[in-house]
Amino acid sequence: MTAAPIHPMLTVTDEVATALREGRPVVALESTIISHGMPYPDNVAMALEVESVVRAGGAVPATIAVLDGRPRVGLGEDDLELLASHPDVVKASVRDLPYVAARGLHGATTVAATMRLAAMAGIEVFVTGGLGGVHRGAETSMDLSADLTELSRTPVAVISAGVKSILDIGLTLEVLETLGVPVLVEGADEFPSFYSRSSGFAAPMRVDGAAQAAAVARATWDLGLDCGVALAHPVPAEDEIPAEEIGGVIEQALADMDALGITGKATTPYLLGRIVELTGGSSLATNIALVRANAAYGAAVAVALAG
Ligand code: PSU
Ligand code: MN
Repeated sequence: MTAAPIHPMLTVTDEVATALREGRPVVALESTIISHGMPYPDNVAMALEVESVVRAGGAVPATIAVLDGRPRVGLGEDDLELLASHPDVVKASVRDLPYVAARGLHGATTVAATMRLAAMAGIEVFVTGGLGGVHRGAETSMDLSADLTELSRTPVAVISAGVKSILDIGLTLEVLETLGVPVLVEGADEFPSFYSRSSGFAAPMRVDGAAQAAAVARATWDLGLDCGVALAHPVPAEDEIPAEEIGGVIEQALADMDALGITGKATTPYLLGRIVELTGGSSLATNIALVRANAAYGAAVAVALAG
């Protein structure tokens, strides 16, 4: 007997579908970080490595993207290579999904779109690098990432290294509070700022260990709160770039972006690429290290949630 499809719009690999059916841990992974977050070929190497870290942690990785218009949960090496190198891969947030699907395009899914597709598949845990949030100057540009909207309405635990200071970290935390999203920090009293363990902002809530984090996520959903859980896992101390050191680079990248007149969905990819250039690639090493650490932690959270 063949099992019913998980959702008629999704193509889920047999490995992921079987794990979900048997209640085994699965970790979703996003694809904008591959196509628009890191240069080739480091991006495809990172994508493959993160999958193997999730496996080593006892969970099944499910990288999510839209290929030829078809939302896919679980990708092969060829798919990852395509996302990493194909020039026509669209950055797809939630509102882009219908267009990408109907037009048969390739879409690399943001945190928001990955959360939505993961939830459709029944995946509870998702690992990424950095969340989108409130952009600096949002009080006039109104540029708030749809990642925040999605966290408010989709029940997935999202593991990140916090929020880069290309964004307004304080306002991002305020909006997450307004939207009713639990924001947890693993093992620290300060909210992390991606490259750095510090941000100057206190952790809204602290957990110590994957079991505690999983318990809070489970309680969120048992209480009928249909939102996500933002679970910040600070970059390992040995990999961090001090906030003062990366701060100047970020200011320079923001100034360069303004000079070029870049706005809208192009801002985050531009800034990510510019920071790698301005640091001569050293920020990339930190970025890869923190994603790897997030994957190990996320696998442990998924194992705890499934247990
Ligand atoms: N921040 C990072 N790396 C990333 C992104 C953000 O440090 O790769 C990507 C994620 O896919 C995130 C998206 O969901 O950028 C946010 O884009 P926007 O600000 O346009 O919502
Ligand atoms: Mn935006």
